[in-house]
Amino acid sequence: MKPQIHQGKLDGKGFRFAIVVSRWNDFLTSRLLEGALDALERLGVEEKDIQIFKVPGSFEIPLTALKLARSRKFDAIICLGVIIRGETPHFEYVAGEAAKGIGQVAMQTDVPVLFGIVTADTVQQAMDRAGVKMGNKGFEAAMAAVEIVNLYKNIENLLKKPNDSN
Ligand code: DLZ
Repeated sequence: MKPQIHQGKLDGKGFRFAIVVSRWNDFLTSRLLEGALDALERLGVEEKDIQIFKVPGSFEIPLTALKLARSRKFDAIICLGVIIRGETPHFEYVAGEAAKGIGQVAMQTDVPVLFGIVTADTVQQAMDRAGVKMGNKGFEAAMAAVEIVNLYKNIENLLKKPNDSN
């Protein structure tokens, strides 16, 4: 028998999303936010099912995401920020804490938390990843959010079904 492949549909209808977006480097994070909203809209997510939370910087993203995840009001949380090495004396610290924290929130709460944070060496690189040349990390994170909530729904349904091989 062929192995069954499971993957999430790109259909966001009926799911609820929180977006946590950092104001630091706002000229770029606003582009990430636009990208994320564009993706959610295209994938059928209704405006009433999207809540946006603005935080001062990427360092504040994980705790905000944790509070939102614990509320159980969202199917996924999309985190957006821009950290630029050349402009940030504490680059490793801010980027490391944001990445580690976001991962921990997902593992602790069982709510998918998407990493839409651009970490770049220069402003130019960051611009490229925020919609200018190499895609938009906000758009990608939102697409991944819709895919993963669908996959987890499939997994839940699969685990509920009696095992038909017995
Ligand atoms: C302080 C700081 C610096 C220097 N650089 C960035 C950055 O490039 N990207 C970002 O999202 N946030 C930065 N921050 C702000 C911190 O994330 C945080 O908001 C402050 O240290 C207050 O806790």
